[in-house]
Amino acid sequence: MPKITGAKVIVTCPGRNFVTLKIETADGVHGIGDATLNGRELSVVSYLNDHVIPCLIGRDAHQIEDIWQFLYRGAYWRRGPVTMSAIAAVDTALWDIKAKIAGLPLYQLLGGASRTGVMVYGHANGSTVDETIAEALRYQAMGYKAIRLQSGVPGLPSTYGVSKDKLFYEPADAALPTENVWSSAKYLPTVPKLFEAAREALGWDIHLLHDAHHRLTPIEAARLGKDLEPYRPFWIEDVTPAENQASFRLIRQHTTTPLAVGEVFNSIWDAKQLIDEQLIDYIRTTIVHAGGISHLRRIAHLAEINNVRTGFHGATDLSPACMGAALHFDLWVPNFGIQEYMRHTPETDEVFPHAYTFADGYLHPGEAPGHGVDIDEDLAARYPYRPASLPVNRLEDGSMYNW
Ligand code: CS2
Ligand code: MG
Repeated sequence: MPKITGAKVIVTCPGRNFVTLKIETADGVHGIGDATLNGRELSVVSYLNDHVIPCLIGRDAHQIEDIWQFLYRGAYWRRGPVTMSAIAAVDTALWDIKAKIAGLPLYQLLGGASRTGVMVYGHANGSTVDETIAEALRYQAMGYKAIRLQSGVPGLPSTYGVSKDKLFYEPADAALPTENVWSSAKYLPTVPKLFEAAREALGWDIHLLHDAHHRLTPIEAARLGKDLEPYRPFWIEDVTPAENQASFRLIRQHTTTPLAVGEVFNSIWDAKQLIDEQLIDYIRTTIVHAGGISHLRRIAHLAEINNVRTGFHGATDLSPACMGAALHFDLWVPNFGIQEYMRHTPETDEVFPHAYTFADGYLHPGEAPGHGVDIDEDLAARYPYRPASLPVNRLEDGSMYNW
């Protein structure tokens, strides 16, 4: 049996911080898992080093489910982003090992390919509608079938999703949280104008998406959904904070615009009512933050019987190790919807050599055994950790708000 002989946490910062767990076995086979939690990286590093790795040594790496149950039930203080990211990293590394020993790409162990490729969406953003449309045309020319549109809001100095450099959007922009200003009243009239211009410029044979990033009340979200119906968005995302899952009933009553939520969820319990009651159309939970492949399969199966499709988060702050594993999952999962694909920097891609490839709006995980992503430890060591926090938001009157 592939006994776990060692495990280490590798922290590297090739443009942004990434945390990677590497598990080694007596067979000489290793596996890696992403453990990156943007702005809270060192909490997961400590959780893995202090509370997880000592329990792994000597165990059978093939016993993925038993190790998952041990780490979940054994935590006592169940769930939460730090715990579930640590469990996710172990789970992903063990699936990587199992597939490598089997000599198969991971998707084969999950059930084989259900499609020829994984449709992805890119991020077009700009400080004005015109700038955003110009970016979107660039993505359309690159072959994307789906594009997320985020533009600046007149009267606000900055807003979510509008990056300084186009391809690489990194919100964790300072050691301590920078303070942004928000106004839903200023924001709400701008999105319909953005989508009207986008349909005018890009036509109808392309999926258009938008992320409201937790900033609306349910009735404001209903307003946005109704206003966008003429432009047929693929989805609007995180329209309101989802702690109160029942609040999505109110949104559902008013609009047919598809809803996506879940990138901040870390377990099935965060989404169970939303999925059971079909209050959403896409679930965005990720392998790195929702307990790994083993738990995400449970979420995907619950979603499948409730007409909810997957639409995994895939921002720059999820490492290539998460992207690689996600693509194997996406290739297999029957109720696949779409995969977010925010490109990584060339330095990041060098630190994480990977088998996945992009062509004509689709990603494919490749046929390498395992999830097809590794880490170059020597290169990783050249990029030391750099403290970085996500911003916070205040309303114009100074009230703390959602970022
Ligand atoms: C965003 C992310 O990609 C998305 O949909 O919500 O950019 C998110 O802001 C970051 O992942 C936070 O670290
Ligand atoms: Mg989002």
